[in-house]
Formats: sequence, C-alpha cells, structure tokens
Amino acid sequence: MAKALTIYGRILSPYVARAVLAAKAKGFKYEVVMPKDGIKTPQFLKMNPFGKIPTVKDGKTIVYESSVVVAYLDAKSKAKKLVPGNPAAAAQCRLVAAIAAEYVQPPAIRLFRKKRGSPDPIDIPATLAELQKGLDVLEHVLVKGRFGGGAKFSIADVYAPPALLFAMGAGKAFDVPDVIGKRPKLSKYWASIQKDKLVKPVLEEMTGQMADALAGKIPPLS
Ligand SMILES: N[C@@H](CCC(=O)N[C@@H](CS)C(=O)NCC(=O)O)C(=O)O
Repeated sequence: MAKALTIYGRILSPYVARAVLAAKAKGFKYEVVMPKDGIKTPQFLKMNPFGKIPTVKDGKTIVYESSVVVAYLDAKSKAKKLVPGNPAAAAQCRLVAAIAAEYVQPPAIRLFRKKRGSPDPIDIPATLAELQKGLDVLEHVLVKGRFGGGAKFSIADVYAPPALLFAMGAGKAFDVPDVIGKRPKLSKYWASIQKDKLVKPVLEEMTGQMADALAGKIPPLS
C-alpha cells in the first residue's frame, strides 16, 4: 500500500489548503502535521530553506512552494488530472487559479493578518478595493459549469475556494458582510463549491482555524 504523503503545515494557511485539496482530488493518502518545534528549526530549514508551509515529504522527495506541490501531485498520477489536456481548457482553469492566487488571496490575507493584530501598515480601503477588483475579474473569467474551470474539478478548484474563504473572512472582519456580493457567476460558484464533498470539509476546517486565529487561540507563524 502506498505510504501517506506528509504535508507539513496547518489548514489555516490557504497555501496548505491548496496542497490538501490537490492531494484529496488526486486520491492520495496524506497527513497534515505541524513540525513539533516549528518551521524555523535547522531540521525543517534543511527541507525548505524558507521555513514555510506547505512543505511536502513523499518518501525521499521533498517539495515546497504550493504551486510546485500542486504540479507535483498532479504529475504523480495520470488519473484525475487537475489540468485538462486541451490547451484552451487548461488555460481557462489556470486563469481562474491565477486570479484567485495573485489578485484575490493576497489582499484578503493582508486584511486578515491586520485583523489578527499584525503591526504591518496597511491602507484598509485601498486593500478592500484591490480585493473587490480581484473578485470582479474572477467574475469576468468564470465560465458555465459547476466548477471553477467548467464541468470538471480542476486546478481552479484547488486555488479558488481557499482564496474566496479568506476574501469572505476579510470582508466580514472589515464590515463588508458579503464581499462576493452581487456577482452572479461567482456567487453561484461559491454557493456550490462550499457544498462539494471534497472541498466542504477543507473549508470547514479552515473556517474553524480562522475563528481560532482571530480569537488569538492560534499564534502567528513567524
Ligand atoms: N509562496 C509560498 C507561500 C507560502 C507561505 O507564505 N506560507 C506561510 C503560511 S500562510 C508561511 O509559511 N509563513 C511563515 C513564514 O513565512 O515564515 C507557497 O506558495 O507555498
């Protein structure tokens, strides 16, 4: 029987959530663990010199950077490909993933960190506007279909749900109760992906850890 992958990290991190969603979608056994003494120990830095999560151990293979982890997991088996073979379909799935990763998640994370007490300076209205712009573009690129890239679960659904959960959490924290708002395609996607049997438990666990983090029950990483 194949040995379980070790995903070092915690699900609160949307980067770790990508690795978990990819492992689940591909049908791999995995465990998510935080190294006992943290992520800046010489031992952990030997695996990932940045001391960041996710870092994945698959037998003797160590992989880090969530985009590389997702690509590694997808390449590990031919079944349930996260990126379709057709170039146009692949570009569509990758575009949704890229917009979630580059334009939705970063402002959402900055707002969430501020709410958690980060001393880093932040222009809240400008960051909320940046988040709204990212969501507008996500609305623009979504196509028909149950999933982010169309009819099938894909890399789009590995990247977008954690980013959207953070966007919703960040909005709520700064008095925008429904930051996704009146964007019909995105609202429909968000409503359905939260119920997806693969995604739902991951988002639920993230939601619990986000609440704990805001309540000061989970210390920041660095
Ligand atoms: N580019 C990295 C970013 C990962 C990242 O920033 N992870 C955060 C947790 S959300 C982390 O490990 N922070 C600890 C640190 O930077 O010291 C990826 O895609 O995996």
